[in-house]
Amino acid sequence: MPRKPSAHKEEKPISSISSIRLDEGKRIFIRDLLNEKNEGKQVSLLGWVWRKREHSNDIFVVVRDSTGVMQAVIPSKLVKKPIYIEASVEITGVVTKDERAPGGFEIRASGISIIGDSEKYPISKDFSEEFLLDVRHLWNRSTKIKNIMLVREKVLAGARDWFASQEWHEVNPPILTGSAVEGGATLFELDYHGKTAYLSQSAQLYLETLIFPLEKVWSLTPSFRAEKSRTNRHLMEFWHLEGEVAWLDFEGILKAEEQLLTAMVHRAAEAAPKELAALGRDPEDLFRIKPPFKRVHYDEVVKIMKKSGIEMEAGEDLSSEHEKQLTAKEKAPIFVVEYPKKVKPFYTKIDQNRPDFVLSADMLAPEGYGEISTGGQREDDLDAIITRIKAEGFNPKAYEWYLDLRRYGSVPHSGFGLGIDRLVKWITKRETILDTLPYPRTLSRIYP
Ligand code: NSS
Repeated sequence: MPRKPSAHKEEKPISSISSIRLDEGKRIFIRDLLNEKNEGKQVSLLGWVWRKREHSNDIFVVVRDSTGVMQAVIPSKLVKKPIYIEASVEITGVVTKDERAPGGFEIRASGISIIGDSEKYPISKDFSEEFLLDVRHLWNRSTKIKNIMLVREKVLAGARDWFASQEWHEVNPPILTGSAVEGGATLFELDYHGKTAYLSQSAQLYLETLIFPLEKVWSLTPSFRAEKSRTNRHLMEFWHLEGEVAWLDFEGILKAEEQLLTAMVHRAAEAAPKELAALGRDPEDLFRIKPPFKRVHYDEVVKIMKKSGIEMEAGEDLSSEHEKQLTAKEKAPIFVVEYPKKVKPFYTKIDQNRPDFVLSADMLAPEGYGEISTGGQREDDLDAIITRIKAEGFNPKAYEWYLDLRRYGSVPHSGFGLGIDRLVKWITKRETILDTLPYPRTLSRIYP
């Protein structure tokens, strides 16, 4: 009996999804095709249709993948059905040098198969900001948001490496909590099997507990704030990079913060220079940032505002307008050091020389961007902290576990919290914080 030819010997048509061998590690990316090395090579490229136009007998399709965009020229006669924007495709053809093509190379295609067809793509040239938020799940494919996500990734990689180089330990504190850190007004409350719980506003209190076993700890977590107003720098859910260190004083934590921040922005400049430039940020601006950062005392801020004719009472907190005024002409972050006790939370340490002030500092981003982090020395005295918990209207009972840290081997310690979204807003020169993460949560928006 004649044997049937075995299935694996058959040439599979490229038009079926099953023909794409994703497991072979042979995937070709656009980034690697835009150079002389591959000129003349026959390739098969996977991606999405980014732009399309027809010209005499050819169709020009610009394809995008996660690494870039590349043009393919396909004879119209090979195209059997309409090609829509954002359809996923496999294009086969020869890599050819052509100065007219974006990136200087194109694929002279001998075939295109549509892997996942697309309906008429809802995002065209004219769109409102609100509409783009409605279709954020699609808008995240845009070059702009993609570039911001890549910069953000590099910034975080820079932080991770810096912490490792300084032997800080990464830990995972809880998000569901039973007590407030940053005041009651912005708590998201939820029912926890009949008890009241909250979404974490900050990991700080838990990080403070972990300095006892590990001394230098950090975490990256979402933090939640039920902010009641709509601004261009507040989110309901933001990403919080926080650290806490035993045996470290106020000056020590400021030094750590400026080194960490420098490492983060330098990493972005090294690893994502093209993305930064496309967003309007010269990577050199970031390379120029180096410690030590300028320090301005709160008293000085009050004087500066008086001189500039901007209203500010001694003792009040800085508004975004004050921060803008302070940083508009700066090229690197600055610290505002020491704040009046009453504008900072119960955990901040009182300055022994000026008991109305606390050892707390905000880092303000330059160019008018304003506050990106808060840090300082923590109150390590049991009685002092109980008095201040009560003064903020909280019940010390809810903080028994936290107070234990001052009962069993309390040590001088310091820490900080840095808002990643705000940092990214500054370095990518965004007007609004909503651009800095894929699904911004705002006062009115939980969809998509
Ligand atoms: O409220 S903070 O000023 N400080 C804390 O939460 C401390 N417990 C942190 C610590 O020392 N471990 O928030 C810290 C930073 C602040 O400077 C902003 O950059 C950011 O967190 N932050 C926000 N970003 C975006 N949206 C909102 N709503 C927001 N709130 C704070």
